[in-house]
Amino acid sequence: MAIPVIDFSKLDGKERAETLAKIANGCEEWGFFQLVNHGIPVELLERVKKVSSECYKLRAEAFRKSNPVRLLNRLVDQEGEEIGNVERLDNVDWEDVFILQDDNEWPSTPPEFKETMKEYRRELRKLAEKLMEIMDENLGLEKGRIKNAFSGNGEHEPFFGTKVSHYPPCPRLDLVQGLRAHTDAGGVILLFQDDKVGGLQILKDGRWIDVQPVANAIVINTGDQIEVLSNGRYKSAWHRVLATSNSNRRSIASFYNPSLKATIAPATTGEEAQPLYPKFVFGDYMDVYVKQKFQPKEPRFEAVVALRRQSRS
Ligand SMILES: O=C(O)CCC(=O)C(=O)O
Ligand SMILES: [Fe+2]
Repeated sequence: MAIPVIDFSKLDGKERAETLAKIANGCEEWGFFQLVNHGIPVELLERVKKVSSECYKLRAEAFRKSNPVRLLNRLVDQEGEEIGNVERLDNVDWEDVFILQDDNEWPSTPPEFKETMKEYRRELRKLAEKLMEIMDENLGLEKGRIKNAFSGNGEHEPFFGTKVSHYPPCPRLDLVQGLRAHTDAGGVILLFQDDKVGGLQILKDGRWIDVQPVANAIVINTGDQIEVLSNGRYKSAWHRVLATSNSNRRSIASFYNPSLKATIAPATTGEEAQPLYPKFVFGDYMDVYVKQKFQPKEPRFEAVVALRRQSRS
């Protein structure tokens, strides 16, 4: 079993209906799919790979002094001193990460990093918006419905962030994972993962399945807010990353999320459709999510409603 790989260029030709159906199936059955021929120039992707690898080489020294490494070293020392097994490191992820947003500081080395990533983010933002319109169409919603929800009907700017991650080789895979299992909080996530080094897995029907590396593909997944807007038709899927003992894995995940001020609720189409999720402000959801990211999502929906009630009383 493998994640669906969809040729996005077919959307513009006579296979449009079939392609829409494949995307609908990816959203409904998997919560994950991969796009090839997505229109982002391969030449740009090559530059993105190059600048992000260079950037990480410059950060390698700092990673050696980072929290996960210090904690793992401490554990290994304890293991040497004590008789019996030590606990696993269940509260950290074996990754080196930074986030690019429109309004934060970006690495200034290598010199091409900023310009390349700016260009990349521009392309990915367009791709995310195109995908949202496809989801509108597949869900029978009016065009622009999801984007409108994310922007509070144009009053706010949706959030668009890019998480540049690197999973260095891990000496003790028995003691630490890569990235712990979670569902994503936001809307549409577009991931440019390593061509060669795998590690990303999704949970499907109770089994962990590899998201197979496909050169220059963009992996798409839907977050909790798309689950809410679709009233549960598109589920946000659990996923995790397993570190490896001998390879460096690059992954660049871009998140197209609602504005923190946007109100999210099921965009039910018929009057008879029962909303299965509450209505809430996305910023409140994020307050809950930061504390409960690695736990099941259902209690998050309950907690966000309780949070509003509390703040009113
Ligand atoms: O690195 C990856 O492949 C996935 C990252 C991820 O799931 C996340 O940042 O939420
Ligand atoms: Fe994720």
